[in-house]
Amino acid sequence: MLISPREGRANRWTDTMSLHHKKHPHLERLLNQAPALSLDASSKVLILSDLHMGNGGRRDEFRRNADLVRAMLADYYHPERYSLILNGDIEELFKFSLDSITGQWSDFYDLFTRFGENGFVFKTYGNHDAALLDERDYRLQPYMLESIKFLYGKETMLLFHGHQASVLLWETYPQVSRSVVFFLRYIAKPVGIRNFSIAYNSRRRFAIEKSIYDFSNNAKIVSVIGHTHRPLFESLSKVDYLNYRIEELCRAYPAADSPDRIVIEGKITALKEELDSCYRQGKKIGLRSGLYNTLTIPSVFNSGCAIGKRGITALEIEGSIIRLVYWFNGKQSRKFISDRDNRPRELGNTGFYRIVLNEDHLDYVFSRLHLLA
Ligand SMILES: [Mn+2]
Repeated sequence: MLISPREGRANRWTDTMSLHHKKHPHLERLLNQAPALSLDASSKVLILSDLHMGNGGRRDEFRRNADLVRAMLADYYHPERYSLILNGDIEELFKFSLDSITGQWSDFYDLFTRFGENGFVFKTYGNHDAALLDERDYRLQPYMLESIKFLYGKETMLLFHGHQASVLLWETYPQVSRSVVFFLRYIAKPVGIRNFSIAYNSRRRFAIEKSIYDFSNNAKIVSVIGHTHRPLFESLSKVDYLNYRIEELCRAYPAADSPDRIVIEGKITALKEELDSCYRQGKKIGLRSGLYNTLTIPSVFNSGCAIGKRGITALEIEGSIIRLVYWFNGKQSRKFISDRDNRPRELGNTGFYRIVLNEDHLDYVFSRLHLLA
């Protein structure tokens, strides 16, 4: 509906309000359209994203972690009776054909669907696998959604891949995305443009996180995303988290007695080393921090990705607890530093380990969200 300039002036305040409200039309649509599932005390959900499965060849970034992902799904999460959310970019269709992917990793499709026995399995699509909406014979077709809502009491968690917040049209709209798939597969690849599609610079990643953060705070919901490959827990990246922990320990120091002070000093030293190594890698991984000027509202969680060189991050929901976990191959990875009493636990004799990087009560998360947003 068009409004006359006069009316426009008279309603400037309400216009601003409604403009503000419609700042994230794609995200609003996701929230309104998402089918809802209720969580209860017995709910167990694994959220994984960004597997980027390929054809098993050298350019397949999933290949190096395939055994790890298979073991954690088959020998840990399935027997532990977790349901499964695959939160987008499961297949890498920008580089590979669906047939070559399903041919190589067919056992994973059996494994994914088996999680239905524990409750449910759903797959939200990302920008790299949105084209599968058209594939009638695709095995996960019955489980495909754009977004899904978890209802936790009166609270809402919205799960979606995250590309919908991108300023790039070809990421936001699957129909555009299809011609990009064509471009990448048939033009970019032969002329040697590598990783065109996932070459995120830190500014773009930051813009997506910030946009989802603002939307979530406005709507008073928690968003669970993937896409940027950067794990976030309560809206905090690893660097933000390390900074907060150091600050917490510094505050506790003056009141501590001598033995406790020694413990705190040791912890701060370990955290500072970890922080230094993050900053050293900063240039390489496009690290950007300082997302938040003031208080952090714990409204955005990101499961990270499954193509990390050292391991895999994932989110777990168990009853009222949410966790960010890290799985890695003990033979390859350096010892993981953690100042909390979370020791890595080996999965049987597989050489694969799981460690809890962070965990919190959902009641705390939502209380903080309502108090601060
Ligand atoms: Mn993506």
